[in-house]
Amino acid sequence: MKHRQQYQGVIDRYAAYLPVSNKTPIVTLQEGNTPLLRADFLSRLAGTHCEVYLKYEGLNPTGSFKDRGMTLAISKAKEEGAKAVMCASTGNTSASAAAYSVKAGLKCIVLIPKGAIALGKLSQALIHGAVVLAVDGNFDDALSRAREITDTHPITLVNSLNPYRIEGQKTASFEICDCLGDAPDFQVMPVGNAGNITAYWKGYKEYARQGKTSVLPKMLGFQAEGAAPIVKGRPVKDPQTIATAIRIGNPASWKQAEAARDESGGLIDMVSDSQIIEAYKLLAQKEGVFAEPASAASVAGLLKLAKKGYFKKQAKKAKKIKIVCILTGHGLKDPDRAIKCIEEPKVVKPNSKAILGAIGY
Ligand code: AN7
Repeated sequence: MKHRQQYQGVIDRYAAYLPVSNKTPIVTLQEGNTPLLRADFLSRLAGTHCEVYLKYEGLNPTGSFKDRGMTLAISKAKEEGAKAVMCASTGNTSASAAAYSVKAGLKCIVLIPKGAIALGKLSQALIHGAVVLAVDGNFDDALSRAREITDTHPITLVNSLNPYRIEGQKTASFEICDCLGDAPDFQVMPVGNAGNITAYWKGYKEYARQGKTSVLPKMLGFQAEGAAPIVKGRPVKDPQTIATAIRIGNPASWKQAEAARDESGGLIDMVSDSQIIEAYKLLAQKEGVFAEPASAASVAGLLKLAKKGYFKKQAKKAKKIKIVCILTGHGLKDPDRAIKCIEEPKVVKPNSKAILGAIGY
C-alpha cells in the first residue's frame, strides 16, 4: 500500500497564510479538516433555490473551533518562551487552552464564570490539569481580569484578543473554499465574543486577494436574544441565554464584527432561546448532527431569515445559492441540555415482552 503522509493540522496545511517560520515549534492535536456536510433537510426548508452546508467544527480534537486558533496561539507562545498562558472562557476556549498547553508543556490558568459553563467543557479543563478558577461574576468580568493580569505579568493571554487566535481560526474559511471550489454566497454563524466572525471574514478576504476565490460571502451573525449587545448597539450588563457559550455582554471584537457585517453586506441579528432549542433538536433529529446550543444559533438564524424570504430575494437566476452554517461546538459538550429538552427513557422490566410492548410490536 502506498504510504500517504498523515494530516498534520492547520498550521502545517496553511503555513503559507500564517505567521510561522521554520523556527516555530508546531503544537498540534491535528485540528481542522472538519466535515462540510450537505444538509438535505435544511436545504429543503430554506427553499428550492438554496443549498445548505454544515461546517461541523464540533469534530475538532477538543470538540470546538477554538482548536484552530489555539494551535497557533500556543505554538507562538512556546516560540516566544512563555511559561504560562491564561484565558477567560465560557468553556470551549478553556478546554482547548488546557489541552494544547499539555501538549506544549505550558502552565494553563483559566477563569470561568461561576456556575455558568457546560459540564463537558469544565470536565475537559479539569482533566487536562489546568488551574481552573470560577470567578464570581460573568464572562465579561473574567475577561477584564484576564486582560489586567496578563498585561502586568509574564503570562500570555490566549483569548481571541491574541491575534494568533484569529490567524489560526481563519483556516476554517480556507477549508470551506477549498471544499466548495469557491467561497459560499452566505455564511451563517453564532456570535459571542466576536473573534470567530472576525477570523472567517479575514480568511475569506485573504483567499480572494490570492485569487483562490472569485466571490466573498455575506456574513450573517446571530447572537442570543438575552445576550445581543451588537444587535442592540450597547453592552448588556447581565447577559442571559441557555446557549452559555455565547452568554457574552460586551464582545472584545465588537468593531471587527461590525466591519465584517458591513463590508460583506451581511447582518447581525438575534434568535430567542426557544428558536435555538428548536434548531438544536432539528439538527439532531433531521440531519443526524449533534451540535451544542450556541452552534444551533446559526441554524436558528438561517431559518429565521428563510421564513422572512431573505434568501429568495437574494437568489440568483440559474444557480442555487450556497449557504454554510458554522456548527462551532459538539453537542456532547452540554449533555444536560439535551436531556432537559427531550423525554427521559421509559423504564421497562428486563424481559422481551415488556420491551416489545413498549416499542409497539
Ligand atoms: C460553541 O469559549 O467565548 O464569537 O470563551 O464556544 O468567536 O466568541 C466561546 C465562544 C460560538 C462564539 N460557539 O464565538 C469561550 C467563548 C461556541 C463557542 C462561540 C463560542 P466568538
